[in-house]
Amino acid sequence: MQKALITGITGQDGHHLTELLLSKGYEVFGLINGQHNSSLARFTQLFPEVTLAPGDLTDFSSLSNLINKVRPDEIYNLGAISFVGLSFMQPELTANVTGLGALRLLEAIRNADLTKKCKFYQASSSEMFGKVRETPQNEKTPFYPRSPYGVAKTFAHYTTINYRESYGMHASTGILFNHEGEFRGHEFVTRKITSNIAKIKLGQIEKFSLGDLTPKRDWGYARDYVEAMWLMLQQDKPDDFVVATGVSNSVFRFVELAIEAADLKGTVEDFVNFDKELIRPAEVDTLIGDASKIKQDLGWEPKVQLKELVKIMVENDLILESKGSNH
Ligand code: NAP
Ligand code: F7E
Repeated sequence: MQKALITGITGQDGHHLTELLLSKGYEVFGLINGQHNSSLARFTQLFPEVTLAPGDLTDFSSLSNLINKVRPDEIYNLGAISFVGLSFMQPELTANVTGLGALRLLEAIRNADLTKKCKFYQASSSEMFGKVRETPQNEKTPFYPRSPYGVAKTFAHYTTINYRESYGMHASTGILFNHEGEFRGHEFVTRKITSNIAKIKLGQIEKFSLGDLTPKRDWGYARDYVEAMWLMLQQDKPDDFVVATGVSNSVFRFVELAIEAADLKGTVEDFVNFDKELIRPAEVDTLIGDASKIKQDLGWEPKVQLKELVKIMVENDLILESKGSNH
C-alpha cells in the first residue's frame, strides 16, 4: 500500500486530496499543528481512517521524526500561512512557515535517507507572478511577488527546484492559480461572498463589506486541482506545472454570479459596502494562467468553470448557513 504524508491536511486542499488518495487506496498520514481548531474536528469526522500526528512546519524535529517513522512514498507540502492579507501582518511568521517550512521538509527527507524513494510536491502559487511580467502566465514567466506570502512561496519554489537539481530528488512544484470550493476558508474573498450572499438570501443580514472589487483572478475548483498534484507525482520525472483555467474574472463579477446563483433580486451595490480597511498595501491586479503544459504532458483539464463553481459554493453555503454551521 502506498503511503502519503500531507502537511496542511486540515486545510481546503488537504480535504480534497485526502478524499482522492483514499479513493486510490493510499494509506494517508497528516501533520496537524493545532489540536483544537474546528477544521480538525470536521476532518476527523470525515476521514477517521487517516493517521494524524502533531507537528509544525517551523519545528524541524517534529518533521524529521514523523518522516522517519512513516517513511512515506509521497509527501504533499500544503501547509502554509496561505492568506495573503495575514501575511502583511505577520511577515516573519509567513516566511518561517510558508518559506522555510518547505526547506525543513526537504532536509528531513534527506536526513531519513529517502532522497531516492520519496516523491515531493510543493504547493507553489500564482501569487509568485504578482505584478505580472506577461499575460497569460506560464512556467517560464518571471516572478514578481507583491506580498510576504508571495515572496515566501517564491523561496519555497526555488528551494524545491534546487533540491531536485542538487540531490536528484523527485520534487515537483504546482504553480496553482486560485482554486475554491466547499472547504474554502471564510477569510478568502470567494467564500466570504458566497457565505454572506447565502445569509442575505436567508434573511439573516442585509449587506456585507468587501475591499477592492476590481482585481481579477483565474478561479478554478479545488477538487480538480488536487488531481493535478497527484498526477505530477505519478510521472517518471519531476517538473514544474502551471495549473489554471485560463479564464479571469473580477471580484465584482464573482459577486454578480453569486447573486444570480442565490436567485436574489438586486445589484452588487445593493448588497456590498466598501471597506477601505480591506485594501492591501500592495495588490495583485490581474492573474490569468496558461496551463498548456500540464494539459499536453499530463492530460489534465479543469472540469468545472466559474459559473458552476459559484453555484456549488452558494448552494453549499445556503445549507450550512440555514443550520447555523460555521464551516
Ligand atoms: P489552507 O486552507 O489555508 O490550509 C493551510 C493549512 O496549513 C492548514 O491546514 C493549516 O493548519 C496549515 N498550517 C498553517 N500553519 C502551519 C504550520 N506552522 N505548520 C503546519 N501546518 C500549518 O490552504 P489551501 O487553500 O488548502 O492551500 C493549500 C496550499 O496551497 C497552501 O500552501 C497554499 O498556500 C497553496 N496555494 C493555495 C491556492 C488556493 O487558491 N487555494 C493557490 C495556490 C497555492 P491550521 O488550520 O491548523 O492552521
Ligand atoms: O483575494 C480582493 C483581494 O484573499 C482575492 C490564496 O489562496 O490565491 C489566494 O490569494 C482578491 C484580492 O485570494 C476582499 O484584495 C476584495 O485581490 O481570496 P483572496 P488571493 O489573495 O488571490 C492565491 C493563488 C494563493 O496562493 C493564496 O494562498 O480579492 N478582495 N475584498 C478581498 N479579499 C479578501 N480576502 N477579503 C475581502 O473582503
